[in-house]
Amino acid sequence: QYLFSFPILAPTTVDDYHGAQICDPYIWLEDNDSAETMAYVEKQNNLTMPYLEQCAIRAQFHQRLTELYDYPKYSCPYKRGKRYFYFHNKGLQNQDVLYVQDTLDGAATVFFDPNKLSDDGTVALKMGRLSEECEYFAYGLSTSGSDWVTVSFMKADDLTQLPDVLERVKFSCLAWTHDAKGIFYNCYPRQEGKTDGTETTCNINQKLYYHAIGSKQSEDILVAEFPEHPKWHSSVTISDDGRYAVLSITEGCEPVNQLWYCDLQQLPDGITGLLPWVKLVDNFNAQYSYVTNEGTVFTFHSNLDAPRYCLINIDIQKPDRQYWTTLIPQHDKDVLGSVSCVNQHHLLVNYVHDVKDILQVYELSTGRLVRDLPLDVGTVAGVSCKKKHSDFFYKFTSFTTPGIIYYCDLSESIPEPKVFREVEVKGIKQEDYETSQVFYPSKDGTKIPMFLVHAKGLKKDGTNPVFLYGYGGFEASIQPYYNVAYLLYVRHLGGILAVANIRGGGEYGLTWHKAGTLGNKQNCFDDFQCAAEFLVQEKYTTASRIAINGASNGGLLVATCVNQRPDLFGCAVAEVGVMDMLKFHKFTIGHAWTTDYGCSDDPEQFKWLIKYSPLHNLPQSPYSGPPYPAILLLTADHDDRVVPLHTLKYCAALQHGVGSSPVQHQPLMVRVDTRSGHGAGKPTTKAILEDTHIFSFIAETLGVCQCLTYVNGEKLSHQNVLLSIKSAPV
Ligand SMILES: *[C@@H]1O[C@H](CO)[C@@H](O)[C@H](O)[C@H]1NC(C)=O
Ligand SMILES: CC(=O)N[C@H]1CO[C@H](CO)[C@@H](O)[C@@H]1O
Repeated sequence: QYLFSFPILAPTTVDDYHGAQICDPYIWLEDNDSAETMAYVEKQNNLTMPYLEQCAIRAQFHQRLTELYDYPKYSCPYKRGKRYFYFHNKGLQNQDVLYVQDTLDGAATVFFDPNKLSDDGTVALKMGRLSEECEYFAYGLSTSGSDWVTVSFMKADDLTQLPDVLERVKFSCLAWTHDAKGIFYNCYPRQEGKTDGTETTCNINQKLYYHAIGSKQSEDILVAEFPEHPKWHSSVTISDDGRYAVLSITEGCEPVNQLWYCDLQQLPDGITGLLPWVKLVDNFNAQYSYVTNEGTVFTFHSNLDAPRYCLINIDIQKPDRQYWTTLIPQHDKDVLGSVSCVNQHHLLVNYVHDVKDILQVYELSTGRLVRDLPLDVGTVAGVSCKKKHSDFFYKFTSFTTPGIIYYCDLSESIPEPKVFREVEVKGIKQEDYETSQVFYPSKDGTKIPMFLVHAKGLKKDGTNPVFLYGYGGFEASIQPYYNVAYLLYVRHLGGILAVANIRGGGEYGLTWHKAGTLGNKQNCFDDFQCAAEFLVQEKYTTASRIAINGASNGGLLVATCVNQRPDLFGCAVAEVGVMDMLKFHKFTIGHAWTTDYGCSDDPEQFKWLIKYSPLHNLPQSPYSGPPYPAILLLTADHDDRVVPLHTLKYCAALQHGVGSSPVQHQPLMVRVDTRSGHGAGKPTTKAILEDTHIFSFIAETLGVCQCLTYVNGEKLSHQNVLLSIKSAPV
């Protein structure tokens, strides 16, 4: 009833990949503007939206999620000049508001409110930078979730708007010179056709400019370009002392970069053209991220011969590799995460130990440990500090803690972190939940960590519905984070949240990452499938009660696992996924991902990709194999990171192939949102509705609504579950 297939409109396109003939029957869906594509999307939404709206728990889930989401959210304050700035959301505001205050206990006033910029909250503040002494605020806005940004400026004291506007900005740095006369930023050349986030044009030839305040963008000074290397990206950091522009150049998503710098004091006429860059590192062998410098001695966070990262010092007066020294060596187990300089001569150092954060203070001159900062089991979600200030803030979060912000002043004789702000969420009691970490074996025996969150005293009777989440790519670590929708699933639907820290991520550094990329990508899929098998073996659940979820690279993960083991899951929700592994590099910024995936232009790499590409491993019609789990795909019209055509083509092939099976009873659907993108900057209203639809679909298709479930250790009937959503304590 929920399946249908589309006629193939275009004459079937066949591409030759190194002698292999590969059909691309749904290539017509690559054209966003065609009448056929528009009709296809409308028809799919016409099918999906009524289904989602009629799900049994939909109304209650939406209401309860809205209530529970309505708690105040704060970022760490950060100090500029003498004032403190922080983001705050009262609860349900679509976008966070930037506030300013003169003292930490003084009155705060609104500094910048993106909610005023659109009625539906679809204009988001993507980036904001105050100049060093707080003269100006440069802010980049994006519309409808697109990666494109327009940068504007205002004076920070009286909030008057400047006429300066920077356009065609994407994947950009925003770095003020300390004299506040101007700013470095990146933009792309003008391109044919639209640039509103609905186009699929390749993003190449990014350039670095300097914009002098008070001038037109057309007068901006080109300070670096790489015409021989169209895929290079660059990013400037101004050194803490304001003297150097430090340029990092990357060519994809691999954690390696070239490192150039320019001594701004050696420019007698100021910035007037391409800068005389000095190439400190001119290869892509390792990563070097600027931490601070003392005169000519620069400290970098690096993975040079250190897959778990270390700190190195380079004196730019003696740049030869033989003179480089190690400030903090690589740890034997933990990964050296973020590092920032504070109080002139201290470093705030974050280590990741089995996916949980550690925070410590070190001495900059010697690399010696000064002290530990006590931290519960969870994640440092933010640190705010500056070299010239003695005080700093850090924000802690976990699966059950929305956020505790600590304040510490190192100029005090015995500096002790104090709780600066702690948020409580009405109706969610931390003691109702239990978080644990297990280590399960993958196919090749590697131990994979996984977090489990469930109700206290949960019975392992093999019936609990599971929400299994994974990502597995781009060296991103999935550390504990707070999500009200997950807690609702756990508390009111008797669910288990499982977050598997599969390979490809950065949980154990570069080696862990590389074990899940290129020719090793199958390890990610094995790790994720073994997570599900472990949960079944350990009697937490059974295959038909497992919902899997992932977004972007995680959408690829979900779709691939479903193709490889349709019998292992009851439901799969793939958001904004990369589905066409043979063509992803041709659209927008896709070429940057070849460092994780490889590229079908290469005969060897084509062989890796064709083995798992979700679009190319779906069954053909007529299909009579094992039924697929219920599948919900999500994409959005302004997703210019992973363009919607991935999901649209995959959906068409899925419905055509799997949908032809007489025993496929679970729905195979796609939800295409409008005025929405890859995820960043999504307004609260849309985020709540999307989570409602996802969890309603999961509950409906896993049959959670018809079965018994636990609340507070009691078994309740379907009827009571719904009531308990309404009547839970607030
Ligand atoms: C979608 O539904 C609307 C409202 O029922 C209808 O007017 C429209 O024709 C449908 N579109 C397609 C392509 O079926
Ligand atoms: C299906 C889809 O993504 N349609 C988009 C195509 O591009 C226009 C803008 O040119 C959008 O408005 C549509 O939503």
